[in-house]
Amino acid sequence: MGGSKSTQQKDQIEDKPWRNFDWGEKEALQRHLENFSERKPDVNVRILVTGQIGAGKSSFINSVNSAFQGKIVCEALVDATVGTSSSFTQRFQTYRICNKNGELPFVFGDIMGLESPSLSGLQVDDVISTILGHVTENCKFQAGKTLTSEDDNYNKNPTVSDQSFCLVYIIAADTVTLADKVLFEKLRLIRHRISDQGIPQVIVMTKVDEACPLVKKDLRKIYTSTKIKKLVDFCSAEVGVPKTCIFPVKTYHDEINTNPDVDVLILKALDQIVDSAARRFQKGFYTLK
Ligand SMILES: Nc1nc2c(ncn2[C@@H]2O[C@H](COP(=O)(O)OP(=O)(O)OP(=O)(O)O)[C@@H](O)[C@H]2O)c(=O)[nH]1
Ligand SMILES: [Mg+2]
Repeated sequence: MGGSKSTQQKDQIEDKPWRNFDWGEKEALQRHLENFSERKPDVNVRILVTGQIGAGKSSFINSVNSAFQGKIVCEALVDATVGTSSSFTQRFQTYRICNKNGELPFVFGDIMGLESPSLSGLQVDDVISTILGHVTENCKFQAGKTLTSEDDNYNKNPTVSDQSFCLVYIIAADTVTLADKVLFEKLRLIRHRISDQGIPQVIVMTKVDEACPLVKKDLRKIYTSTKIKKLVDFCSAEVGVPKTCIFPVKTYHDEINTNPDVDVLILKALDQIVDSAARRFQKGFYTLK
């Protein structure tokens, strides 16, 4: 019995980490991000999150704020209902990231999940309109109806600060291999539409604790877990985002205190997102065909 258990565990753990990661980097990452305005004074980075329903989009945004503030923040509403098939976040809302001293120049846009059946949930065109800055805050998306320039919530003349400069796909590690192919099709379509404009895309893979029992016990096993490695490979192949732009994380979902290991994974993902968004921002306003 003991032998088979240890063989099983060995199967799930790589001899060497499949990605080098500095678990002690939290303070440095936090300082680097907090000093962003000093390096790039006029840049306000807007980032859009999209992905599966219930994948943890709102939880990720809350976790970024929690990591900076050293306490659990629940600004973006999270749905705790299990197995829901429609998105809890129904409106387009933006959330400013703040540390203990005030606002940071990072704004997340949180939109409804991309439902699998092609005629419901947020559509590819709605995501594109949101990226381009045409969707006003609080806009309520309607299932099966794409927003057009005739709608009240459509901003016909977006400014550069209304546009998003990085698109983050939130994908849940525990269900990604079961996800409907339509979801990947939508993500690939979005990717195809925005890639010409050099808009960076990053995948944040949430719920690593639910996907791998070893990681649930010890988050530091994340980069030696064979299961997580395979899931990263799978996402990269399905969506087309390079593995180096995929960040497995656990978000705060039932904790009452923050934890440095959760924080450092979240901040590392944010650092990459902000860095690529800032580079795209420097090129200025864009339009898509
Ligand atoms: N175990 C675990 N649960 C998580 C994690 N991230 C989110 N959750 C849970 O997943 C559920 C959905 O999270 P949300 O943040 O509401 O997901 P969402 O993508 O914003 O959902 P919609 O707005 O409905 O599309 C909640 O019950 C969260 O507590 C994680 O990393 N691990
Ligand atoms: Mg949500």
